[in-house]
Amino acid sequence: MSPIKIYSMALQDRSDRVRWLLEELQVPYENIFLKKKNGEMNTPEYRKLNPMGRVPTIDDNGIVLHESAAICLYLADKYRHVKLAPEINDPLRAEYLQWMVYSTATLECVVAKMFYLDGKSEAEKNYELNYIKEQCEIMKLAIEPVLSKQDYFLKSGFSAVDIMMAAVLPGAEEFLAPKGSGTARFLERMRARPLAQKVEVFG
Ligand SMILES: N[C@@H](CCC(=O)N[C@@H](CS)C(=O)NCC(=O)O)C(=O)O
Repeated sequence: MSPIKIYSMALQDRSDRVRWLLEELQVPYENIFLKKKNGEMNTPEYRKLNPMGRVPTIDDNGIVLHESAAICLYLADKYRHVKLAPEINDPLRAEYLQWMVYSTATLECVVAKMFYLDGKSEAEKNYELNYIKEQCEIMKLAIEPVLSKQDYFLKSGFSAVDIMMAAVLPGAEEFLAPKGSGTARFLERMRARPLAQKVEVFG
């Protein structure tokens, strides 16, 4: 068996969460960095692995997968002895799946807009920022009650969901994690994790 290959552009793209999870699972992996400007995400070989030419993609000895949340779900289940995912018959499994999907389908959809403000007119920027702030206020209604009463998204403790959420939340931290909030304390806790630091998830 060869180490899992992770295709990405850099340490700090959406491959960050995959690398962090693999470290927490103590599973060996190999980084393959693609240079977009050299067309390396557009080669026929890479398009066979990811038809959209995006990252991250993993190749686990022939099991090829894209979508960072799906990759993390797959890995946490595959290495379930490490207990970063509730078992299928655990009642917490439902909440776990909810937050895993939420992290990209709901949270990241809004947070990612923060990265596309440059180059917009002031009026467009204000419009976008108002939308982002409004959506963050709504998302806080789901996130903050959980993180103000417990240290992790699941009451059982640290799991793959915390990795997904912690990799996304900082993109709109000013709106989602005000000083003194449970979400701010959660991010502090995640930033202190040695393996997150090792793979530079937080820069
Ligand atoms: N929902 C996907 C998003 C994948 C995605 O858009 N990745 C970005 C990098 S973080 C990408 O490949 N961008 C290159 C491009 O759009 O050309 C995931 O979570 O994996």
